[in-house]
Amino acid sequence: MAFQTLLPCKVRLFLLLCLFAVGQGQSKLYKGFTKFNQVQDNKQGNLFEEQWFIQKLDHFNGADSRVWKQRYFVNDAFYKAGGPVFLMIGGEGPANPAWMQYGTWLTYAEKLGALCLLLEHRFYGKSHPTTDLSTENLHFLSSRQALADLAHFRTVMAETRGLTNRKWVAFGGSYPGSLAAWFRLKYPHLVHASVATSAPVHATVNFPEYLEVVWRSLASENAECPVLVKKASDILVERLKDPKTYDNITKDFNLCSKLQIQTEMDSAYFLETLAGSFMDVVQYNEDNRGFEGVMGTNITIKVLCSVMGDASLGDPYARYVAVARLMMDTFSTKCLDTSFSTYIRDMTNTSWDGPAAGGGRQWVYQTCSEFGFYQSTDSPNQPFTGFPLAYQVKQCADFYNISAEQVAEAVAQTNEYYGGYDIRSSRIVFPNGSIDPWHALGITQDIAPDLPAVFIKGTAHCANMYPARGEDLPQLSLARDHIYVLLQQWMKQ
Ligand SMILES: *[C@@H]1O[C@H](CO)[C@@H](O)[C@H](O)[C@H]1NC(C)=O
Ligand SMILES: *[C@@H]1O[C@H](CO)[C@@H](O)[C@H](O)[C@H]1NC(C)=O
Ligand SMILES: *[C@@H]1O[C@H](CO)[C@@H](O)[C@H](O)[C@H]1NC(C)=O
Ligand SMILES: *[C@@H]1O[C@H](CO)[C@@H](O)[C@H](O)[C@H]1NC(C)=O
Ligand SMILES: CC(=O)N[C@H]1CO[C@H](CO)[C@@H](O)[C@@H]1O
Repeated sequence: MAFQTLLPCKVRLFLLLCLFAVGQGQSKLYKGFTKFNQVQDNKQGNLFEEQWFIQKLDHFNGADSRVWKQRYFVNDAFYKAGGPVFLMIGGEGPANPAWMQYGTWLTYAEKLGALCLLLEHRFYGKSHPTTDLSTENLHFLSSRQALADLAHFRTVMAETRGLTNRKWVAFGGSYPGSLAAWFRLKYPHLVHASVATSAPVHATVNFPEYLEVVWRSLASENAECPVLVKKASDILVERLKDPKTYDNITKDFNLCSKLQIQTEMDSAYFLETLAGSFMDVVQYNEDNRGFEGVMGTNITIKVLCSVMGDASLGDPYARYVAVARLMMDTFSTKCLDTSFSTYIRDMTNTSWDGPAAGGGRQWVYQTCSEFGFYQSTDSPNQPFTGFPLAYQVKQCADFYNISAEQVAEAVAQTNEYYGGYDIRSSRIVFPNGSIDPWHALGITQDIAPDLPAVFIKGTAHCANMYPARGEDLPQLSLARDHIYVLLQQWMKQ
């Protein structure tokens, strides 16, 4: 399920994710990372078994007593009596137990003697509150219900494990970063402090700034690079106007079936899928994510820009084709499925075994019913063409019968409920990376001394959460230290 660039259905859907999860066989990929030895020694064999918590289906209706089982993980190897409790918040994908073994939060836990917990988000991974993903059932999927899950989990775990008087700290990156901030905002009596990494706290239907940052991030490697991407994308858009070119395009991009463009949705989906590889690479550029079992971490902005700058490959269109081929080779994609009708079929399958149940159907529902975040081509200052806001919002109607007006209202209500950029709270730190396109919706300046931003020039999405390594930028190491100093101070308050 991780980072399936160029696999339709996943390209858009996982663009926010920091805590990737992978299927079987991931453990051999962990080689090369320093493990926390203490963890291994204390827990031989039974490393971080999944555990289950009885959770309410609907926290906002006392008359509804239905319950379900929510998955969580525990690492108590660092815990010292009286120490704090760290709660890592799961997001829009399966919770990955690799985070119980790797990641900067464990370094903090070791120093502060913290107990570490990871709670999977409702409706993702193995945490299934309902029998399927019908639109009716998805009404129980929201950030508000997820925060209430966290509150109930926090309360019951504190009681059963005698941790009521411990200081609880929430961690999260990306959407869970927002949840970490909002958990502190809405339940200040339950959580003492939060580290809200790369958190898009401001909901917005249209998010054209995302691709503007992609332009700037590519340009920071090489000023010509985004210009070439734009040229290539323009050539492609021009060719799509002439059906006689479709055979060639089908061959060039190794499409699974002959390109068919009947509606604007078809062309938008095709163009968005191709742009998706640039978006993914920029968002996670040089992040130290290998321990999660993610492939393709060596495909960086530098690599894409060197392909785009390679005149020996032909015109910019031919170089764009070469990028798509490189991504397909890297992810062992046999062919590229760019059929919008297949995508609709996958996204409307409501089975837990369905092709989009890994998170795609659920996350797009959350964008339609809470956040928007549509990375449209509506700005002139970005490299791509052809997937406007209307195409993205139309999917809400196609998949869940949610109208454009409803999306706009829902997004406004989300900002009304949480406060958007104007979050009023304390003891929340907001790290953000300059390369990460999501920073445009994040907290970019200190709001108050106890609501600081930590800016990391030159890093991408969630960089500070990943394990430290020798080649990290000095400002990234400094940011990690800075967050630790804040935690240290806050633990004394
Ligand atoms: C398809 O590609 C071939 C080989 O590059 C070229 O000769 C031909 O003109 C192209 N056809 C169209 C319709 O563009
Ligand atoms: C990335 O790593 C894979 C596996 O090690 C290798 O086969 C591939 O050539 C590398 N790609 C680039 C662009 O460095
Ligand atoms: C949904 O996906 C499952 C698993 O791939 C499949 O067996 C089922 O037939 C699909 N349902 C529909 C309605 O397409
Ligand atoms: C879609 O929503 C509208 C109004 O919100 C409702 O009247 C209609 O019955 C719904 N259609 C389906 C297929 O659920
Ligand atoms: C890229 C970005 O928006 N970074 C912001 C992160 O926070 C700092 C404040 O510490 C801002 O100066 C940056 O602009």
